[in-house]
Parts: sequence; structure tokens; C-alpha cells
Amino acid sequence: MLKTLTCADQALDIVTPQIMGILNVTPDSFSDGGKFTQINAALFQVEQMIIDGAKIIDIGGESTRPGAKDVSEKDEISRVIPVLKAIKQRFEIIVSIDTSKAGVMSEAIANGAGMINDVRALQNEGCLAIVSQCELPVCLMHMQGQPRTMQTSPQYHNLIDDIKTFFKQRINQCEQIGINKQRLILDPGFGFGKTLTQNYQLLAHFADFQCLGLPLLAGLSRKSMIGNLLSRDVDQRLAGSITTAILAAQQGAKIIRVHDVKETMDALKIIDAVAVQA
Ligand code: 7PJ
Repeated sequence: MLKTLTCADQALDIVTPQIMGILNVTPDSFSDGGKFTQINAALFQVEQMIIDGAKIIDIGGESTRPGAKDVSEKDEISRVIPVLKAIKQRFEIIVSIDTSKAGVMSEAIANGAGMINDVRALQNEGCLAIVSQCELPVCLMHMQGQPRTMQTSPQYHNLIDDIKTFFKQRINQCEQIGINKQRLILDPGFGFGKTLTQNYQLLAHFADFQCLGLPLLAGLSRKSMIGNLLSRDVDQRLAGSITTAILAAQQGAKIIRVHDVKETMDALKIIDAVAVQA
């Protein structure tokens, strides 16, 4: 199994699980006047996540929450790229771009991104081609349907097998266009076209995806599968989020995508201290 990912100018050690800190660049953040203040707020949050132990900062300019509206490529670029540039100017950190648009990927690659994170697994027009022209690691996530409607009535023949089949097809597509398998990261996509039961089934069987031989990423932080099970609003999901992060890490997740970096890091350190004694 791969021990390091080469993320542009930086190496990411994936022998033990690493934390990807989420930086949301919200829709109205960059409307002219507020630009400077908003970038500073983002930088402040990034600095704290780095201090707390994040090894990757994931920037997203498109909301993929259930029911979210589409964002144009132009708008997404103007939200995400100034923040990426500002982060790369000030910090030595791997920046991942959470996008499904070829134009955003291309701008991000040109401006120092260290990883591409695509919830649509490079299925949108032009994405495979853009990624084949760089050397960055790419996270391929599984989603059934599209964000606007994906939670309506997700259906699987066999949840785990169907997702594995999807991954195999996407890996093949990538390899055919010249994207080396060694660059790929897989994520079963918690909350993306899965019922509450299916999301817990996925977490119970997360380790099954290890058979594909690629690093796994898990994104569970503050998601509805936690809120709906516990009847907790989004700001009350910390304990649930840490528990799911631990369960994913113990089943081989190498990258854990979270909002609460400090608290998740504490949990991972405890797991690691136990693991070295086992
Ligand atoms: C995920 C993501 C995830 C990956 C989002 C949210 C929704 N990328 N982007 N995996 N989720 N790879 O954070 O609630 O689970 S946006």
C-alpha cells in the first residue's frame, strides 16, 4: 500500500490517517466590498486548522448539500481561486479543491492546488482530460444522482458492491486517459444519494473498500446521518462526528475530512497511541 502522496510541492504521509480541514467559501463571501475581509477570515480559519493539525485544506465553492442550487464556473472560480492564492502565499500546506468543473480544476492546478477532490469522480465534461495533464492526486467520490435530488429515493442492488463497481469503472476510465492509478483516492460518499440506513451500512463496511488497493477518504463531519440519528442541529454534532471519524480511521481511512480539526486530531492521537501498543 502507498505510503506517500505527492501533492505538487508537498508530500503527504498516509501511513497514519491525516486530517483534511474543511474551508467553506460561501456564496456571498466575495461580493466586491467584502473581498479583503472575507479572505482574511478564511486565512484566519486556515491558520487555526494548521495549528490544530490539518495536513490538507479543502476549499469548496459549490454547495453540494442536498437541494443546493448550481453555481456557474465563473462564479466558482471567483470564489475559490483568490482564497487558494492567498493560502499558498502565506502557508506551506496542501490545498485541495472540492470541485466538479474542469475550468475550476484547471485554474486551481495553475495556482498551486495540491489535490483535486471531485464529488462527481471526474465524470463532468473535460475533467478527465484536465487531470490527465497534471500529476496531482485526485479523490474520486461516489454519488448517486445529483445534489438537488439525490436524497429522494436512492436505490441500490447491493450498496457496497454497486459502489465498488462504480469505483472500478472510474479507475478504468482514469487509467485509459493516462491518469496513473497511484494518484487516485477513493471515497464512498457519505450522504450522497444514500438513505440513513445505507449511510450506516456504508460505515459498517467501510473496510471492504480496502480491497481496491487505493487510499480511502472519509467525509462524515456534521452530516445529516449524524443529525438525523441523534436529532441534533448542525452545531451539536461534534461527538457524533468524532465517533464516525474514529470508526472510519479504524477501518483504514487515510484521509478524514472534518470541520473540527482539533477535536478529531485528539481522537486520532489516542487511537494511534493504542495502535502502537497492540
Ligand atoms: C464530501 C466532499 C465528502 C469528499 C462534501 C458536506 C458536503 N468531498 N465534499 N467527501 N462532502 N471527498 O461536507 O457536508 O464526503 S460537501
